[in-house]
Amino acid sequence: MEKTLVLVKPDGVQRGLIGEVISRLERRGLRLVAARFMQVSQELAEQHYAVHKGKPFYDGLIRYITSAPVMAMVWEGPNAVAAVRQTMGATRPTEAAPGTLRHDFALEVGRNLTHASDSPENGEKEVALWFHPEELVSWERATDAWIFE
Ligand code: D4T
Repeated sequence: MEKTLVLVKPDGVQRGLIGEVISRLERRGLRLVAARFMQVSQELAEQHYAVHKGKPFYDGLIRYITSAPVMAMVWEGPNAVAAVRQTMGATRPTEAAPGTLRHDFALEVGRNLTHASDSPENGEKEVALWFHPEELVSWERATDAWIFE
């Protein structure tokens, strides 16, 4: 089953939106695999955002993600990566479609509430970066047959 890393970033935590994010992913039919409320270290932030090193927004991005706790989660489902990114909306909140999380709760790209893996390959890499294998719970949900074809 395809897995994706989801972070409720510091702004989402500070604004009390952890429940809103989880609720939307649950409602969509995605299945929770792992969750950890945590302070992000400088080292983890730099590893997670390594592809952005050198870009003008990099330093601010590292400061932002380490500025307060995050809720880190793994969610799974068919096409989980695409489904979750659709639920989050475009990276720039003013380009996010109405009804998406970023449209409904955000204005600026540097305060865009959530992170979600952008490809199945990056999903696997990010899950491995943020979680130990034993933290991933393999389970069957009573409603799976009514959500997964
Ligand atoms: P994340 O990784 O946070 O889910 O964002 P996306 O996958 O949607 O978008 P991204 O990798 O292009 O950007 C990573 C992160 O950098 C911030 N950012 C991005 C920024 O502050 N200014 C910018 O111009 C861009 C492009 C927002 C998300």
